[in-house]
Amino acid sequence: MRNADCLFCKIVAEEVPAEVVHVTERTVAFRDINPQAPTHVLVVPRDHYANAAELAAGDPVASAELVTAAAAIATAEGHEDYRLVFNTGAGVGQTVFHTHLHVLAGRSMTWPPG
Ligand code: D5M
Repeated sequence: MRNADCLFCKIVAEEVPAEVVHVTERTVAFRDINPQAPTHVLVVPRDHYANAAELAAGDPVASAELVTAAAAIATAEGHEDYRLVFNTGAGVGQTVFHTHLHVLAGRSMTWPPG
């Protein structure tokens, strides 16, 4: 399932370049173009779902694979501690409407987020 206008569908299809760091059967992970931490990777499902809840309802296996991929990436980059974020909706900062799990690590972080 692909959306013709979706940037992350184009990255998955290798039509738009990205620094891919990890791939699984159902996911692709690449470095964020505007990193907010020393490690800032986005893990996306290969299929197009607008947000995390739609992915979980439509493909729970891929949904779980996002999280296990994120953990593998953090470990591979030497981080025991890391933050995972799904922005859902423009009001909280979602700008790309293809589910993506932010993996952030490598610096101290505050809570609550801004
Ligand atoms: O996160 C969307 C994220 O996507 C944001 O952190 C920038 C990143 N981004 C945008 N375009 C690209 C490309 N071409 N490569 C890599 N990363 C990209 P959101 O949660 O929707 O605000």
